Amino acid sequence: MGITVDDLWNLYVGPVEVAKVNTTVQATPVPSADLIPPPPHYYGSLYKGHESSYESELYKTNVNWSFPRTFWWGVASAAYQVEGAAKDEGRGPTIWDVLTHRVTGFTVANQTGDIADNQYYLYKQDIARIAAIGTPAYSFSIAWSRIFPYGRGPVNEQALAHYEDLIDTCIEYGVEPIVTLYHWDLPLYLQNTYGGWLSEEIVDDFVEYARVVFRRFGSKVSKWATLNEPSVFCNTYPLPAGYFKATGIPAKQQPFYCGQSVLLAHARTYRLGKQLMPNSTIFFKNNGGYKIPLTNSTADSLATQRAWDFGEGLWANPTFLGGDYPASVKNYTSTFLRPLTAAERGMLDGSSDIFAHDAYTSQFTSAPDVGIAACLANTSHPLFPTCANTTYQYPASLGGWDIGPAADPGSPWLHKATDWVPRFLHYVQDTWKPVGGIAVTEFGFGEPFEQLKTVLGDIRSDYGRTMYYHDYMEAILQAMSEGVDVVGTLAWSIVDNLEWAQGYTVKFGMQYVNLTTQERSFKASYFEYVRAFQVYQRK
Ligand code: GBH
Repeated sequence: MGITVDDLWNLYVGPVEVAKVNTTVQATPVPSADLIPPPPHYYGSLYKGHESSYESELYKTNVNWSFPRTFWWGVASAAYQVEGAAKDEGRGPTIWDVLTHRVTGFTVANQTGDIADNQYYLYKQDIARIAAIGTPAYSFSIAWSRIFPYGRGPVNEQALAHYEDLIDTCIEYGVEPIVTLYHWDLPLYLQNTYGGWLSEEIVDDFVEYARVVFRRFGSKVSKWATLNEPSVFCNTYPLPAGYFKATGIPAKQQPFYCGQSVLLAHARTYRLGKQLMPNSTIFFKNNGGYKIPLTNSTADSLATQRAWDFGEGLWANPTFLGGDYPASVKNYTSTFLRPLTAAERGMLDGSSDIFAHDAYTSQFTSAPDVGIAACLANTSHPLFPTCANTTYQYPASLGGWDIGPAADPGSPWLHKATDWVPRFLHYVQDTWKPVGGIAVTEFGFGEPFEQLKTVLGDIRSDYGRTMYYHDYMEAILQAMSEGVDVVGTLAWSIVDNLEWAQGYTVKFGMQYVNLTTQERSFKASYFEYVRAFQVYQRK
């Protein structure tokens, strides 16, 4: 490759922090005291209709609520956010190692994933804990740069052996492993060689990576996500200038170059996966949320449609609705992107077995102040090319209230909007008609100011997050009782972890992690999530 992996680290990242524990730790039994659920505070816990004393209309509908036995559920994480062991056992650097180490201020207090939750060594205990509380599935991502330190070229057997043991440990504990191939940790070498996702060259490299992983784990893992939230990682382009190979592609176009590579990589990976593992469920993870026109003006409803098109639609129309972009997206991208060929559209169409959505929140959507047409005519308008505005507040004429309680101020995009979840699920089903149903593959809540708490009992008593899960699960049950085919849920996250640009200052874990001792503690929300299935899932 013309450069050693060590040189890649030394030149582009520099020294990394190393954890005190750096060999695999065996699990110890989870103390039974850790598994005592919290007392019901502030409101009753989930009731089954016929057991409920509630008289309200809402609770009367409970008798129709249930999860079928086939409904799958669990908790989720992503490699860079939990693993640590940054340089260990041959891992190559990724763009996130550069962003956290070199780009001053990119993450809060320049926090990194060097150690994170040290799950690379502590996975056995983590799996023992989630099994002890009754979780049937664990969704994690594999770090591409562990398997291929350069992203292409030589394969690192040590990393394959590591993930093999992680997968085997899950199975040993009766926890189904669900694997994501890519959760934003792009091998640095690929970014520096051809611009990463900006180049279609990445498609071959991604498919080769997938092939190695499918071949090795295909007999043990049957649910696979190819890529996590392309809307998010394609929008990290343009990357900060000066740290990566320069590109001549205009900034606003870069996310769409990335998008086309992603779609092609996904579709080819899907086809390969189905060939190697005919009984598998393969999908990509979309994200966004329900978009509610702020007012009943025509402009706001047009803006809302544009927001769907440039949000979920950019990925979901090609995969579920015939292989091509939504018209509004195509109008824009056709001025610079090559069109997808008929063969590519054919490969894309029907390339996701389920509609997997990371559905955290919902938002009101409106036309830009200058109007949609003026925004579209001005490529430097901050909202161009989507030309839709987002807010979490009702209009002033309705009092300006929040759509629902705000999460931590570090996650201003997240409000509890569980009331809108049934409408959202109907919309997805009606619009994209996924044959295999819908899975909510991430949902969770950054409990406000949790990082400021110092008393373990206060941290564990996460009632904002608990109510989020309580209401969210009810919303799913309601939608299912109305005929929406929801097939699974994965809660974000198994543990507090590196919240990307927010570092460790925003917490999404259903388990607290003491970052000094690496000790884990279940929060109230975890019990509430589990309880939804204890109460409602058919045995
Ligand atoms: C998920 O994305 C990620 O998959 C996961 O890794 C992450 O830890 C989790 O959310 C919690 O954040 O800062 O205003 O530019 C959820 C969808 C979309 C949320 C992009 C953050 C950035 C909004 N994400 N969004 S902003």
